[in-house]
Amino acid sequence: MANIIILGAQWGDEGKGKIVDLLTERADCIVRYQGGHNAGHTLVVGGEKFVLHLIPAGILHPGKTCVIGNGIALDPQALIEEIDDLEKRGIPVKDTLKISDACHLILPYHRAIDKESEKLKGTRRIGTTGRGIGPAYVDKMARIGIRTGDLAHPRIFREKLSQNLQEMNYLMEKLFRAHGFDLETLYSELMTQAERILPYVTDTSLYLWKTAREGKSLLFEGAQGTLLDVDHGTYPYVTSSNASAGGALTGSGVGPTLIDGVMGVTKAYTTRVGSGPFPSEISGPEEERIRERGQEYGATTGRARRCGWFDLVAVRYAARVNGLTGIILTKIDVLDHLETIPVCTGYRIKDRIVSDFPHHVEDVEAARPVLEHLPGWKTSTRGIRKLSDLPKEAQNYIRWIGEKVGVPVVMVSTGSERNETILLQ
Ligand code: 2SA
Ligand code: MG
Repeated sequence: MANIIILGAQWGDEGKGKIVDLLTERADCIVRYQGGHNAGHTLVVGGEKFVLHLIPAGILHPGKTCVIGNGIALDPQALIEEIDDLEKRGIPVKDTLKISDACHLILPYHRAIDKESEKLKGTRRIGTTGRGIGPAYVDKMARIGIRTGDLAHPRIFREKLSQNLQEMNYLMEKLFRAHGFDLETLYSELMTQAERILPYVTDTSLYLWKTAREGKSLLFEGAQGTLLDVDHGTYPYVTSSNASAGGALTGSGVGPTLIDGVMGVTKAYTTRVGSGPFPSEISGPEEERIRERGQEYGATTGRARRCGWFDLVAVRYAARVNGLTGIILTKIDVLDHLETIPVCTGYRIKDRIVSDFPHHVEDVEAARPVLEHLPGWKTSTRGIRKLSDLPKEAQNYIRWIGEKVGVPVVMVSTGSERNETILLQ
């Protein structure tokens, strides 16, 4: 297989975990490149459920390498827990995982600042996962971040930590009126964690380059989704990393000429968790029905996800900013009960109708959906594996999405198991 990026074409939770797990069979190395343990990638294999937060969804396949690229914000404690949990369940991690020496660490003060600053924002809060993601990336950009590679140099590590704590504790105590952190306690805790993590740490950009030169294929696993991208999403209601295709390059140290395709995963409807505009959001009891049918609850925080109809404006935008070469459509079976299926084909903003996704959040907030209704199929599509076995209305729905987005639908998922999938190409 070629080198492919798999990413979210909506607001996250499109089902990337299942797709990456499935496509891992055809790849040699699976790479996470942005975000951190805010992500929740759910996989069901042989009836057993796995929720991964930091480790690539390829980990369940023996003989593949999994890489945590430099673009990841890494919480050492969360990583250790995830490794222990997988190994307890018989999944070996030791010889499979590689972690970049340039990942920025999420430290306890980042988590505290994330939570405290959300409280201060009041009604303008972002609805973060509280995992310290934003503050860790702030430090990266402010050039005071501490990286995985620093763990190997205790003296330098301690100096950096000590310097940062002066600032962070000032913030905690003076602005948030909360407790600061003790240098000695934190330092010794992190040095203990370092012993567990350092064996995995290496120059992963170099490793990926060598791997690609050997003719092996790379699969890049995005987290969150395009509309949560810090540059191209509904800013400021976004995460603090580049969830769109560019992030795969900067977050792994691989050049653009190595990439052969970009697949956008999208649900047959839309969900969003956290605050921020959501033009095709459903109001009324149908939202709850979709949530229950799709089990739309945060895989990290357990929060109920907001549900809406398929949003053509948003997915067409994702096709543009990511240069999508294929669409993977998931959870089509969740719509099995509907007589007709509303889809959002445009936004009404004041007296205009727009079909290009607006870049200003105020315009997205003001947008009212223009809905069209496509015929439903009112029969179960769960687990169907052949396009021709789908009711013709479902086939039409898939074709309609491909045509309107202008990108071919290459795969359709009809359930959470690996084999509940239709390949179209
Ligand atoms: P953060 O914590 O700083 O990244 O939050 C900023 C926004 O990004 C959203 N975000 C997510 N949206 C969907 N899924 C995510 N992962 C978990 C899941 C979420 C969960 O798979 O269900 O369990 O709640 C994820 N991670 C971050 C977040 O909601 C904010 O809107
Ligand atoms: Mg998720």
